[in-house]
Amino acid sequence: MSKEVDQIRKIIDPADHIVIIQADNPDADSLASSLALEDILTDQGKQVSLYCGVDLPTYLHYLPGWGRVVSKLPKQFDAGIIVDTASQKLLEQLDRQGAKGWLASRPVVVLDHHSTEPDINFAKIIYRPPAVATGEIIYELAQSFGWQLSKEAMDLIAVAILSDSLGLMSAATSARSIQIIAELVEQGVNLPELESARRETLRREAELIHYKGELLKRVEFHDNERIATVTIPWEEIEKYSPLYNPPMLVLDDMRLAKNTEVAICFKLYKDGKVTAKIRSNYGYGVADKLAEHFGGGGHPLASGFKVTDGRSYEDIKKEAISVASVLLDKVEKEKAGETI
Ligand SMILES: [Mn+2]
Repeated sequence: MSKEVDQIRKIIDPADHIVIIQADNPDADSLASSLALEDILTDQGKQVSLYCGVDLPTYLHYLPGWGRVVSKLPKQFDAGIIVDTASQKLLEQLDRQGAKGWLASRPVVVLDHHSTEPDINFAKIIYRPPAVATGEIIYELAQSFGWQLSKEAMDLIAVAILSDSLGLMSAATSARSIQIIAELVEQGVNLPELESARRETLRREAELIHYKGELLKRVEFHDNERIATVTIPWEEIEKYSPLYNPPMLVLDDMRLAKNTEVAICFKLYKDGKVTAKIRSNYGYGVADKLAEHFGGGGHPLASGFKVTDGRSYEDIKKEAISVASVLLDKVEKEKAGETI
């Protein structure tokens, strides 16, 4: 057992009440990982609270137990586990509620698999082994600790891995990720059943089908179509976000254009905040670097950033396009070099 894993055990074992914390951008991996940990730790007789500073998006409501996630940190607990992020920027809600200091006064473990440099300095342990999903880390920890996994926990871990690995097809998917899924199937996880539950969530309200068409019409192409952008104004965020996160309706389609390698979707908030979701194609993994330029982060193929310093959207967009161009040039130069 590595030293870090041993330290994690030393924090979890004596704690009677553990809070599991998701970032302000919850997804299927962070929620399924939280629920799996909850299942495992309650089986050991511990009390477990689930926290996320923002409401869980409705597309995650197919995961049983999502309703137990609360947006206020409990007053009493012995230890915290932050899942799926190692970045303070994604824990802003905690700060806003004045609860960060409270959390920091307890032993905190971070379990994350993102490449962005961690900066949660109050955590006792930041554990970031190579993994395609936080669910994969939890599975490996369960193996090291000899934790029993119930059918529910195994289902949740499979959901976490399959979601973040895009069905075991993403660049970060390792042989081990695939092996873990095989082990889970061996122990009774039914993939077609999980997939049909997930696909149910792909069905949308009829008005979203029209809205998707509108968004696709508004996509702009830049720099010889290498970069595609679309912008969602506040009125549309307000109207459609309760139904679905608008960028997710079109980001994948945007980078299907023949020459497009990077898709950026900007959202403009009422208070002047601008956020961007970025996706790049395989072989052009510049999304993390582009986001980091603006203080954000993520993976080479999927990332995001947020600007709140009052800069105008037009300036941010121009800068994002030019930074993306430079990054793509670099990739293309490297590719050209490879063939010589
Ligand atoms: Mn994840």
